[in-house]
Amino acid sequence: MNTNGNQGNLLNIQEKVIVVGVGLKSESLAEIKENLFELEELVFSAGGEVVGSVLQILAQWNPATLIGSGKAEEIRLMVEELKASAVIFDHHLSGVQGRNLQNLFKVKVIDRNQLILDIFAQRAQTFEGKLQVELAQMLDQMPRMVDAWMGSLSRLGGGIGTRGPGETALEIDRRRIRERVSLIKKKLESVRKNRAQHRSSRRRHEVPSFAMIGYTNSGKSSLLNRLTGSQVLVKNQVFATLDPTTRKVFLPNGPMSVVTDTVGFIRKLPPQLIEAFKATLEESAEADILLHVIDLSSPSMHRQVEVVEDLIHEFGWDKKIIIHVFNKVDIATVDMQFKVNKFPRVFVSAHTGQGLDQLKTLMTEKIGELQMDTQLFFPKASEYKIFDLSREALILKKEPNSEGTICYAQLTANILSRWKEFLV
Ligand SMILES: Nc1nc2c(ncn2[C@@H]2O[C@H](COP(=O)(O)OP(=O)(O)OP(=O)(O)O)[C@@H](O)[C@H]2O)c(=O)[nH]1
Ligand SMILES: [Mg+2]
Repeated sequence: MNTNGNQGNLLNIQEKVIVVGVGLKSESLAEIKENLFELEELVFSAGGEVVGSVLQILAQWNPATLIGSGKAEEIRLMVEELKASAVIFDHHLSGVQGRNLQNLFKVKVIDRNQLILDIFAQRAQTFEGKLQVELAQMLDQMPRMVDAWMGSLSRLGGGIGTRGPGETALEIDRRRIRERVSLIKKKLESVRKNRAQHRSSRRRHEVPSFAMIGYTNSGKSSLLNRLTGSQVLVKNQVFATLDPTTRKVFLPNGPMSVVTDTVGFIRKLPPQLIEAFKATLEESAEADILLHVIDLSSPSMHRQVEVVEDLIHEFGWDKKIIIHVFNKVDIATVDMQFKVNKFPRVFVSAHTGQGLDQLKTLMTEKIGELQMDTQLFFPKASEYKIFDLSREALILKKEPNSEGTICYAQLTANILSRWKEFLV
């Protein structure tokens, strides 16, 4: 079995999957349906084929099987009839629920988290990406291992959801897994330090940085390619990008800047993934300006924006400058443009190049609003000007010496241009 799920994995065989959407009566039905539809896309992206789709709305969860016993029996018959090889739930399954359902259906039973982790396992290319996915899978598996249900899963053979360390996880004892987890964390920590150094050298040279964030498949990589003339992988599938890429961008009338493309977001992003992808996400966290790329042509646009905004909030990025980039105008209906009220914003098409000039202008404009930490030196004869500076910018610290005064201040690019002569 292929541990990292790269080429040659079992998904070359089109695995037949039944997807199950579940929700409580108190939840929005439209949202449960949308989530189920997205789960189908995820299955497709993982290389599977959806042969059946089931929806159940419950008054309360069943601790033994999540869904009701009647529904479970209905699915069992479907599995037989459609010769399905896996059942995937759009909801977290406890170890016990997973095992019970699997004993009933006699095929693999996977939940949304495991499926997403599986897609990541397939896509991970770099050393870092692979480590991150392995860590996420281990963190996801540890609580399930307590129920020891992964053992029966591994006997059912490979395919979606079974790649990665799962097969051998049970044979290895839990102590060894914990050791592995801490080893991976250590390795990732050093990757992180490395990145931080790169970033701080950029900071020293005052290169403004942008990070593309947004829902998966919104066109972040396509836009990066357009903006920077790169050839980053673009694919019509969720989670095409895993590893961050940083490229230079030349803005008309603006300073040389960098743009980072990174992993996309999705509803119910597994928390273990957020934990594992910290290093990648830090790249966005450190960016001066975020480009929130939104698929204007998607019928679920509003929900997708909401999901990304919730994550922005969760990561504490609310204070950052955010440019809303509505992409795919070339295939969106015109009325969609009137349905958005996010600012600052720009409508673009990474395919046709439409709106790219406006985007670049907006990027330059926003660089002008950035606060930069700067050091200025005022010789004795000019020290009286410090008072003027204090009216324009925040002075963090003043260090007088025999020849004059060093001021540590936060300046925007515009203000900085007026005080250039004192810049250290
Ligand atoms: N029509 C149209 N399609 C676009 C546009 N931009 C991107 N696409 C398509 O949308 C799909 C996703 O594009 P990507 O650039 O891979 O999207 P992404 O946001 O990087 O996706 P992930 O890396 O999976 O999160 C591809 O099929 C692109 O060809 C656009 O402006 N117009
Ligand atoms: Mg991408």
